[in-house]
Amino acid sequence: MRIDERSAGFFGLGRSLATRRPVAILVTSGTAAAELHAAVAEADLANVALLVLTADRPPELHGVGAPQTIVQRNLYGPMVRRFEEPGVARVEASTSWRALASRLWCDAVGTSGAPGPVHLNAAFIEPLIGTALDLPSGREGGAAWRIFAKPHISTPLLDVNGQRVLAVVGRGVDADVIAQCRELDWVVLGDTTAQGSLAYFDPLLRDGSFVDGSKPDVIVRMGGLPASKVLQEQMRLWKVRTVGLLGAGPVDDPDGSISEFIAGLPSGDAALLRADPGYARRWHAASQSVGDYLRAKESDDDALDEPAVARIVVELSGDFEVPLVVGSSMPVRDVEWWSASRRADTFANRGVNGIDGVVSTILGVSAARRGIGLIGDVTLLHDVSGLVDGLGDAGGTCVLVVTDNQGGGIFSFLPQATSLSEDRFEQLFGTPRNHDVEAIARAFGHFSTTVHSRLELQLAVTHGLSVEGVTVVVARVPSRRDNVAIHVSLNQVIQNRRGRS
Ligand SMILES: Cc1ncc(C[n+]2csc(CCOP(=O)(O)OP(=O)(O)O)c2C)c(N)n1
Repeated sequence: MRIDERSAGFFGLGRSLATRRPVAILVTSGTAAAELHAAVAEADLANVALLVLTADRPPELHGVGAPQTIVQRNLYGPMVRRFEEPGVARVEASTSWRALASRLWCDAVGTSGAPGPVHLNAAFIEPLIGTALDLPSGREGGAAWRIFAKPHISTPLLDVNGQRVLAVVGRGVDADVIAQCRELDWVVLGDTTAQGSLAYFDPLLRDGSFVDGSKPDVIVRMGGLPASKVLQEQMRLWKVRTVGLLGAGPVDDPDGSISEFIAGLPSGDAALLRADPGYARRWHAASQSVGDYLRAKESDDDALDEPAVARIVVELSGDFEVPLVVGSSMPVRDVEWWSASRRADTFANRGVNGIDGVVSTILGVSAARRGIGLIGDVTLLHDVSGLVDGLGDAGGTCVLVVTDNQGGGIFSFLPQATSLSEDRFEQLFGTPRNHDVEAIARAFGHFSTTVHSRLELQLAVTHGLSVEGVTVVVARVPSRRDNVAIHVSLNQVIQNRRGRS
């Protein structure tokens, strides 16, 4: 039970991500149904199975001023895989209910397309309480749904034997697919959610001398795209054969650079898919060297900065095998660029990239289990109502790390940070907010603490994971402007070191 339906929508989304099962969200009519729109949009583009069940008034109460009554037919437009409106429930029609539920469930889990949200708009007449009857009987022996395994590529379709293969993957691509690619000596560059992909590719691609010898023969794309603009630009410049593999769901291709689409996923026993191992070694050695350098320079007493927070949170998520949810804005970028390779399930709302509902998504992932979240302070404030119901009836353990740079730090990396006057930039983009995040979390009844050093952050997260309930850890980080300088300097040092080696 959650009071705020917008939060409930994202909480359900988080549950669906974590459990990999469709989650039903049940709301009353009117604006309650409208509040789910943002979560439905995310579930649509991120292919997350949601069963949205909205209550409605009967047809005769529409258009006559009945309370809490709006047009709910096709409320979410083309964002749902299926819309059903069976009318007021009548017991005589009950033989159709199982078929109705099956159609909704099948389209939500994607038996004949990509998974996603479905919408059932169900009208009720008064009295609104009654005695539940037995459900209509099911098929003899139970439902017999059999879902085909995802097809693997038959080799003649993709012959990359001995070639330099770069796989660029994002949202929707599972860890086992990435492991399979690596097995074939494909170099996997992935977004925050791409568990097991090659770490530190963004700083490497900023280094001209590394890029010069790293041109692939073929780029294979799956799922969403990493956030890195440098990677996107480099792919354009390389202009090599680019293949979209559809086995992990739709492939993002905003600039139309994919020349062939192939159904299926790579399969390990296919000799023609084996890539050039020397090329893979080159990337792995370079990535390893960046990781070694970053680890060597870190010490427990260091003051925190945003890349360090991302690194620590990813490390702890892997060590404790606790899923991680990463907020839009700088967290998804710092994890993608500066953290080690993810070793636990890592989620992010990369369908629409909203900062809305992220707190609730994290709570949904953590409910009845454990979870860690990493978000900015504006993202926390945007979905602060998620804290009202916390983990809800299911309980669980959630550690929410908030990098508090007092505003939207990402905008300081954009040209408007220097082309506008400081006041105007701050008003329109930086949106400084100096709310006391720790006090806010406590006001909602959660544990909260503020940390300044690497060690304090490690201890706070570790402790939070050992107790029931929500712990909000506020990470004090340098100003948004200093954060830009920190990123520039990290990139510079890495290029200089590579230049010397
Ligand atoms: C719902 C929604 N509104 C606005 C935006 C635009 N937006 C992207 S990042 C951002 C600022 C986020 O600030 P914060 O959460 O503090 O993270 P930081 O940028 O500091 O890493 C905003 C407003 C968005 N992505 N989603």
